[in-house]
Amino acid sequence: MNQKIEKVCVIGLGYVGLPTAAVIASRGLKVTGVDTNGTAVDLINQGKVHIVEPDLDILVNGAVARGLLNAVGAPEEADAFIIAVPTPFTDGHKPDLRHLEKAARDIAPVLRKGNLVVIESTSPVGTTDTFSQWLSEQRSDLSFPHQSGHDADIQIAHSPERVLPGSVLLEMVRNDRVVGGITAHCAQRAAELYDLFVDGECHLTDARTAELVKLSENAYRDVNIAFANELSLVCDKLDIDVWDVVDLANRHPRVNILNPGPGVGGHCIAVDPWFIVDSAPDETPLIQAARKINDGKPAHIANRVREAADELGSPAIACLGLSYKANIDDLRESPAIEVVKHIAAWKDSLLVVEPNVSGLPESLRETGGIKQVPLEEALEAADILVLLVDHKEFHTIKASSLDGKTVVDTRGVWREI
Ligand code: SAJ
Repeated sequence: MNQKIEKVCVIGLGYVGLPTAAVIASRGLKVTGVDTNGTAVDLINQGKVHIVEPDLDILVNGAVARGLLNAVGAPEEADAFIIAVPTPFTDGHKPDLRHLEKAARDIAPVLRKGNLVVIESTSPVGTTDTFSQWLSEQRSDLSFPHQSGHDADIQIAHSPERVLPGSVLLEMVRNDRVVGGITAHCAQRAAELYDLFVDGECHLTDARTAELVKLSENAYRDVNIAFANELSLVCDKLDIDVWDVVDLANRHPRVNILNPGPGVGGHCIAVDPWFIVDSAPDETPLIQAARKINDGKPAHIANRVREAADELGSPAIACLGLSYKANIDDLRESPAIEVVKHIAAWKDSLLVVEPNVSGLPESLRETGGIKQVPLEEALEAADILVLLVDHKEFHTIKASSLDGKTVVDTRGVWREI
C-alpha cells in the first residue's frame, strides 16, 4: 500500500537539507527538519537561517510562520524521510559514512510500514543498499527492499542533490533529478515525492547507477577545472596571460575551457571524485591526476606571492576572500584558506578580507599573525593584493585603489580595470 505523502522529515539542515525542507513546506506539506546543531535548530524555529544562500531566509521565515516547518533534535514519525547529511572523506581519502550510519540509527525507531526513505547525500556506489541493511538490523519487524524487493514495507531510493550553492532555490526546483531505487517500485515512490516540488524531469534508474551518476558529474567538472588550472601553470611558465588564452580558445565552436583559479574547494567537487577512486583505484588515473593538479594549485599561488614579496623586501600582504567560491560563506575545503596558510608559514603578519564571515576559521586563528580586516583597510595597507575569491565586493574596486600595488589575481577579476 502506498502511503500518501503529507508529512516529510528531513535529516540534516545544512546547505541542502534546509533549502529542501523549506521548498517542500512552501508547497503546503508539513515538514520537520532534524539537526544535531542546537543553534541552527533554535534559529530556524525563530524563522531565521544559519547559512548564507540567496532568498533562503525569506522562504524559511514564511514556512515557519505558516506552521509548516519546524526544527528538532531527533527524527519524528513521517510519511517520507529525506537524508541530507554530509559524506566527507577521511585523511586517506576514504569515504566517511558515519553521519549516514547515524541517520539510519536515528530514523529506524520511528519508521512505519509504507514509509519512503530517500538519500540525497552524495554517496559511494553501494551505499543505498548498505543503508537499507543498517535499517533492517534495527527493525527486524519490518521488511526492506534489499531483502524483500518490490513488496518491502519500506521503500528506499537515492536521489542525489545537484544544486549549485548560490542558486540553490532556483536549481532545486528547475533541475532534472536522477531518482535511483533499490527496486523500480522504490524509484517510482521517490519520484512521487519530487513531483510535488520539482519542475525539472525525474529520470528513474537503479540506486547504484544514480550513485555513480552524481559522482561522475562532479568528477567531470573537477577534470575540466584541472585542465584550466594546468593551462595556468603553463602560462605562468611561458609568461602568457592565461585568461587571454582561455577567451580566445573558447571562440572555437567545440572548445569550452573552464576558469583557472586558486584550486578547487567545497564539500563536493574536491571530495566526490575520491569516492570513485576508492571503488576503482586502478581504473582512474585521469580522475586522480585532476585531483592532484587542483590540490597543488594553492601552493603554486603562494609561491607566486613569495616571489613578489622577495622582490619588495618586507611588504604588507592582504588576501581577498576565504570562502571556496564567490558570494557564499562556505569555507569547506577552501583553496583560499590553503593559500593563506601557505603564506602564513613564511610571513609573520597577514591581512585577510572575507565579507561573508564574521570571524576567522579556527585553522587560521591557530596560525597567529593573521588579521581579518575590512576591504578598505586592506586596500589602504597592502603592498601586495592577492585576490582569491571573485566576491561581488572585489569586482567594484576602482583601478586607482590598485595603483602602485603588486597584484596576484587568481580569478582574472581585475584584468579589465
Ligand atoms: N571552479 C574553478 N573554475 C571554474 C569553476 C569552478 O576554479 O571554472 C572552482 C570554484 O571556485 C570552487 C570549485 O571549483 O572552488 C567548485 O565550484 P563549482 O561552482 O564548480 O561547484 P560546487 O562545488 O559549488 O557545486 C557542485 C555542482 N556540480 C557540478 O556543477 C557538476 C553542483 O551542481 C552540485 O550539486 C554540488 O557540486 C554538489 O553538492 O555536489
